[in-house]
Formats: sequence, C-alpha cells, structure tokens
Amino acid sequence: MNSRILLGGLSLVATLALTACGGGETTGTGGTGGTGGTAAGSTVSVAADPVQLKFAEGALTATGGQPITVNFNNPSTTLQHNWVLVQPGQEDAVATAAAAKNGDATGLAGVIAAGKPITGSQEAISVPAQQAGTYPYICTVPGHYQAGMKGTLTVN
Ligand SMILES: [Cu+2]
Repeated sequence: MNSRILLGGLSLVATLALTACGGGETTGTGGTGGTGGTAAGSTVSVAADPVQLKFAEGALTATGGQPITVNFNNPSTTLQHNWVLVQPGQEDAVATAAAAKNGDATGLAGVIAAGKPITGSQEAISVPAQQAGTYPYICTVPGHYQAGMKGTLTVN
C-alpha cells in the first residue's frame, strides 16, 4: 500500500521533470536574441522599398564577433530583390558578375553572404561573424545596384 503510493509519487515527479526539461530547452533556443547566450548572434531586419529600387533601411548596425541573421523582406509583388553583403570595394564587381547570373550572387568572389532574389516574401540570410567595420550591402537583381539599391552595415 505504502509502496504503491510511493511509486505513484515518483512517476509524477519524473513526468514533471521531463516536462520542465523540455520547457527549458525551448526557452533556451528562443532566448538566442537575449544577452545571456554564449553562441547567441544578433538579428537585423531590412526591407526593400515597396515601389522604388532602394532599401527601406540604408544603414544597419550589428554586433561583431558573432553570427548575424538578416531578415530580409521584399514587400513588392512585382519586383524581385535580394540582400547581398559584400567585401568593401567589391560592390561593382559583384553586381556585374551577378547580373550575368540573373541576379544570383551566391558564391561569387567578394560576397560575404547572399540572399536569393525574392518577390513578395521574406528570407533569413545567415552572415558569418564579422570583425568591426563597415560593409556594403546591395541588391544584385540586374540594374538595381546601379539605380542606387545599396546600403551600409556597420559592425561594432
Ligand atoms: Cu532590387
């Protein structure tokens, strides 16, 4: 009798412990944007102008020494855009090389991170940890960079 009650109690404790453990993991993952995490990384949001060939944000700021997630939103349902981070001074070369690939800058020399051209949607672009400095970002859909679709990411 006593042992049955004890077993039931242990079972309940075990269930609670499992639940608490699962909840803790979820909280930890969701907390990456906070200040406490060691492998945190920062998140930056940028959008394309809904009508013009430009970014809504011409300047962004992120934290150095940790990965950066860039959430790029293109609200236009008619114009393709992308977000491409390039090594300083490589804007012209990257824009020209990407134009020959229908705007796809993935893997091109001088590219730090590149999103695919998208229309009326969003994408998350993973940028590896960068040293402090200023890095240009451009849209490599043919003609857009030349029209002024560019900005500057400052890494502190
Ligand atoms: Cu564009």
